[in-house]
Amino acid sequence: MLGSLSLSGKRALILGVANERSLAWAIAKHLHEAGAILAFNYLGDALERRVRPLAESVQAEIIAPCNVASDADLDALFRLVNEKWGGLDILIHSVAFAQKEDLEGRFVDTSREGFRVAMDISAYSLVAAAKRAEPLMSEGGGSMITLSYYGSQKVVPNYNVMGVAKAALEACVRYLAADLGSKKIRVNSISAGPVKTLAAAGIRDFRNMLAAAEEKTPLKENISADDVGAMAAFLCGPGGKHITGSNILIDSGAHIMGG
Ligand code: IMJ
Repeated sequence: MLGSLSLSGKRALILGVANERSLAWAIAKHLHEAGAILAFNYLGDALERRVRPLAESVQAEIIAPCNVASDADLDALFRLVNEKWGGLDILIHSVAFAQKEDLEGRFVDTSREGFRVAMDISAYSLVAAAKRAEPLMSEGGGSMITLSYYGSQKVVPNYNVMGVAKAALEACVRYLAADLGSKKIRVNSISAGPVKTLAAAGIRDFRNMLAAAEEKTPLKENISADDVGAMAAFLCGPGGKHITGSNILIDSGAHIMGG
């Protein structure tokens, strides 16, 4: 299936690989298989030890530290990409964070700082990355993809401030798509059903939640990280040419079901 999709020579910067289960990693593998050349960021020494071997296994040309909450870090990363490649074709943004205490209990108890952190890292960081990617995509256009979740649209227990941040992220996608469209830069989000990644680790009863989710979907199966990778590669290829500002649901149809 991937055989027919070529992203040969396309330069892709992938933000947000944490380990081999990351959705960003599944996307990286699909882009690599389609012929793209890759760059990765990592956050801190602990994650560098995870990310570096993965990145090297797909012959990554850039592996660099970057905390997306830092303008200076983002400036340095995009400067490095520009020095090495002289441009960029694909930006993958697969980054989210909320304080642990804001992912339990009642949303109404969210602190000002907890709200700020979730919004900054999970939504604004896309804007900050897009601003820096835009000039590197000036020649042939480009494709920017971020990851969302259904908790942006409907109340999901404990998702709380992350749901609000993902709603903001999806709105950012629309405004960015409008701004960057004239440069043939497309901006989309993929709203993935639940997958057991590091971002889902520590969620109480996630296993039971996955089982219940599977039952609820029309297709009677949960999605895999690979499904997200395949869609991301599609969006970056010819099939995505006129898709921008969209939120593409990969959820086995879960979103159409009532209670
Ligand atoms: C996260 C929290 C509550 C319910 C959840 C999730 N469900 C799913 C997730 C049902 C699927 C995972 N998800 C879609 C996320 O976006 C997770 C983001 C996240 C996770 C953590 C865990 C550790 C931490 N901060 C986090 N910030 C964001 O300290």
